[in-house]
Amino acid sequence: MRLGRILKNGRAVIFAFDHGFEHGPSDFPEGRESPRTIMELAVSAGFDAIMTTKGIARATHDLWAGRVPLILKVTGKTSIRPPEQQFLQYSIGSVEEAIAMGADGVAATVYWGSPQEELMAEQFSSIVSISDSVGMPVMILSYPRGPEMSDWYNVETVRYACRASAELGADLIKTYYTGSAETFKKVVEVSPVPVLMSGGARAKEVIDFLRAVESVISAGGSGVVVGRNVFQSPNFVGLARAVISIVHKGARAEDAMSLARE
Ligand code: FBP
Repeated sequence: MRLGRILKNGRAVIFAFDHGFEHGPSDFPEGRESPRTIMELAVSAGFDAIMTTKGIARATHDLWAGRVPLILKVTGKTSIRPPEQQFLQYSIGSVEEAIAMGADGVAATVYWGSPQEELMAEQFSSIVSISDSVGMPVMILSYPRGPEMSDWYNVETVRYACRASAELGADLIKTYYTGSAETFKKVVEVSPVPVLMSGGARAKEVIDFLRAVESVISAGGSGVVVGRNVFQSPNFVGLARAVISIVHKGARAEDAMSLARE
């Protein structure tokens, strides 16, 4: 039931909104510092779900509850930790809290290839065990990342990370775009569960981001989890709707551009 509220015909466009914790408030443009401002825009844009932290979910519940499914992010790290501790996500919430909030999913990150990989994989595995026992879908932020890993976006590494994520029991996988439909198809084909593209830093040109979304869909990907590309755009709602039209209506990037102009 919960997964069915997130996915529409097997696809989803999910709003990622945990950046105040992961990156700090400097990610948010002037005028959008308040979580309520961004949450209002996200709800009106028509996302299939919103992934955020418990404090933000609580402070904005009157805006999203009953309108957009919540995916509670239960692991995190700040960017102000020492460099050697940037490759570990720790617990910042629980499946029990997700249930109490009426969430339709939980999300947690694993940095595959990190020196602390085993801590995150064990943490993820126990999140899956608890979630399975209560019917809570689990989305993994499946990110190859480590101090000695030269290319986080390498197709072989990303597909390994996604396969490992599926083996641990993830219901949805959010991972890096590998640069082309051809390479992303290789990622999708090793996963028995839906694979969604992680948005990443704001693209220089909006059309480049929309083309990436189109190629993810043409590769068999199941959608996008996007934060910065949308909330840093002057045309927040238009860009979100452009992405939704590509993912759910099969629009071409060039056609969707008419909605997203800044
Ligand atoms: P974006 O679309 O902004 O990239 O959001 C996706 C996300 O995974 C967020 O959930 C998270 O806060 C952030 O990216 C992590 O960013 P980084 O790659 O800098 O760790």
